[in-house]
Amino acid sequence: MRRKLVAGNWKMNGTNADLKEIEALGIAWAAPRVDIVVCPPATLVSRMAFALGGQRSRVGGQDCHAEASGAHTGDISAEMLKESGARYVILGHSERRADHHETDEMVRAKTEMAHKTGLTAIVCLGETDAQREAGETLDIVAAQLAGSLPDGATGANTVVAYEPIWAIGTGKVPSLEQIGEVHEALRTKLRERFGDEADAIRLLYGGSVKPDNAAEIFGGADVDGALVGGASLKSTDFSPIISAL
Ligand code: G2H
Repeated sequence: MRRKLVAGNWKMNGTNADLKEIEALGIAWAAPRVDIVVCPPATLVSRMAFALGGQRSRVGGQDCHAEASGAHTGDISAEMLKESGARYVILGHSERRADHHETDEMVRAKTEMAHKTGLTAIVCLGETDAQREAGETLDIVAAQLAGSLPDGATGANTVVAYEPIWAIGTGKVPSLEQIGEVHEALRTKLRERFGDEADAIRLLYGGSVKPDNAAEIFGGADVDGALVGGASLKSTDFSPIISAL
């Protein structure tokens, strides 16, 4: 039985003052049946972990470098995130794939480093509008999955987030059938590669998850939770999403 997971992705938003949004989640953080993770900008990881009073499993980074250390100005290592209190890291988000030209191969190398360091990787994938229109969705996500996950992926060290690019920050959400079709295809591919362990790997949906659509999305087949962007920034939005799971 996979534990449900709601992960908030603050992207490049949030300063010290916004930590109050985490504290305001209050009871929701104590929900025993749901894992909750918030991935703030790297500048806030340490403070957020501290604000949570040691509940460090609930903070994550938004990226890490594939190497352990070195001359990589502006980058952050998996070890640095871990030392700051992170236990998760989002990798291969479409915004990083687009803005920083990250390939599946690069995402795979980063995921390997996250695993080696003891972080759980939330590996993102998803098709563009044009790819969906062309009927290529299942081929695209299967290729991204194969290319982005290293061989050592398990339910403990890996979460997969399906985020159709056309649904990110747009308010457009795929139908339950569309989400279910992709998640089913991803689960099949995971089983082919990882055997029984595949059933322990959580599949999240991401893209314009809001308080008013969360319950419906969570009712979809093989949806283990959500990766939430804009609606994770305010406790008044994030809390009802958590409660809907
Ligand atoms: C997709 C998602 C979070 P939003 O990027 O990863 O963002 O919920 O704002 O569409």
